Amino acid sequence: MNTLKSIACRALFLPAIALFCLNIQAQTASDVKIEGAWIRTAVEGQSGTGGFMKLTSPVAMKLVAVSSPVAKIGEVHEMKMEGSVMKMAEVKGGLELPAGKAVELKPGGFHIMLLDLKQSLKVNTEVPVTLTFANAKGEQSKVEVKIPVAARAPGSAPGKDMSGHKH
Ligand SMILES: [Cu+2]
Repeated sequence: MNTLKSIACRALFLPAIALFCLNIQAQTASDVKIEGAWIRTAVEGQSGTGGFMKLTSPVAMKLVAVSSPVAKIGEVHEMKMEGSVMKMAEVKGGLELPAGKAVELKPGGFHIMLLDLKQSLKVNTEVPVTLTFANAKGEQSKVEVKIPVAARAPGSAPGKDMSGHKH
C-alpha cells in the first residue's frame, strides 16, 4: 500500500497530484510525534498497568487502539473523579488528537492500559506497543514503538508517584 502510494507519487509530477500524495502521507500513524513514553513496572501476576506519553499529530487524528504482546488486552483509558473516587474508564471512540496540539497521557489522566499481563514488566526493559490511529476519514494506520519500563515518569522525583492503577 505504502509502496504503491510512493510509486504513484514519484511517477506523477503534476503539482496537484503531488500535493494530493503529500496530503495522504501526512495522515498516517508514522507522522504522530511520540515523546517521553514510559510504561509503569508490573510484578508477576499483576492484572494491568498503564503507559504514558505525549502525542502530537500534524493533522486531526484519534488514538483508537493499543496492543502489545505482553498483554491480552490493550485499551485507551481516562482517569477522572467520580464524586470523591478516582475511577478509570475506556475512552469511547478513541482519544482525540487535535491538529498540532500536544496531548499528554500521564498518571491521573489519559493513559494506555495493558490488561491481563502475560509477564512481569521490569525496569530497564522495553515493551513493544502497537498504537492504531485513525485520521479524519476514518482510515486507520499503525505504528509500533518500543516503550521503556519505569517506576515513575522520567525526570520526576521519587515519592511524587501517583499510583492509581488498581483494577
Ligand atoms: Cu487504566
